[in-house]
Amino acid sequence: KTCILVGAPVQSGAGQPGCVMGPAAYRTAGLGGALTSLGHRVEDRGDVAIAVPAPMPHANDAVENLAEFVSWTHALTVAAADASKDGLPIFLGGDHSLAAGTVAGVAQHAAALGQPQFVLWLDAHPDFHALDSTESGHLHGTPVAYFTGQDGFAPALDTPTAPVPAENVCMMGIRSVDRAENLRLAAAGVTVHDMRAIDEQGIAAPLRAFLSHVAAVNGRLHLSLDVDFLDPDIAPAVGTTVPGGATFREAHLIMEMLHDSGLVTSLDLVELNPFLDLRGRTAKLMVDLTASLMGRTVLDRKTRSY
Ligand code: DIR
Ligand code: MN
Ligand code: MN
Ligand code: MN
Repeated sequence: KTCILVGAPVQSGAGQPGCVMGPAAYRTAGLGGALTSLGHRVEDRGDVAIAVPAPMPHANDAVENLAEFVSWTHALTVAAADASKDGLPIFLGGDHSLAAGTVAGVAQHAAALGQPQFVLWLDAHPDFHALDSTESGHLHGTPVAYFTGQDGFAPALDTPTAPVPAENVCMMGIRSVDRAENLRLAAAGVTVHDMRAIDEQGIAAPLRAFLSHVAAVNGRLHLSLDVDFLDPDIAPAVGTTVPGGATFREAHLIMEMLHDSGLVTSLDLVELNPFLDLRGRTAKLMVDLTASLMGRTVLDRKTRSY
């Protein structure tokens, strides 16, 4: 495969600074080399940038950095649609607000190909707020609502040209949901496997069911991996840790099954805050998970102590 690395140093959507350092941390932790050693071509397009925009007020006073969110969404939609034409884009975040643009962009490409777009959302949070429902005002809590075309973003942002149907979104690892999100998720018809469900069924059965559906309709699959999907014991470098996350092996198993499926066409690595990390361990774990996604198996894994 040709992997297109696209840095997205977005931190305007998070509650504390640090995600701006994410793209550099992934490069430092050896993402490019891990992919080439698996036989992939790697093209690093550097980091996307935005001009500092004029502030944009909102009726919901809590909303922070709306103008930045709008600029990043526009810039990343274009970058993602573009990179999708040339290979498998890997977006190096950056906080999760970047997925408003990356998913909107890859979905444009899927629409041009006449294929349905699916999203696997691995996160402690469903990120399903609209601008009027967010209480924290941190817009990393909104991207899924945006790219599925929910109301509540106008006039700041138009509905994406190729919204992903809410039924095409599968969430796993969820364990922190605001009340407004809960109601909105049920109304929209998003599939949510919360940690309770994973405790009971494991990760493999629900993932297998989702992947066989994506394959049956010749879909394209975007994977959005939030660091806080993982348990904070193994992945502490994120501003919004929630106890009770996925284990090391659950996370690798997902990546290995995704690799075997051959379905993944784009990837977000988001919410890494290297400023909170211990000797880069979270960045390295995210690189190792990406390597599993791209074909590394247990047999060619060298021991790495975190
Ligand atoms: C919370 C936490 N639902 C919020 N969100 C996220 O701020 O809206 N944390 N995405 O990572
Ligand atoms: Mn998230
Ligand atoms: Mn999260
Ligand atoms: Mn937040």
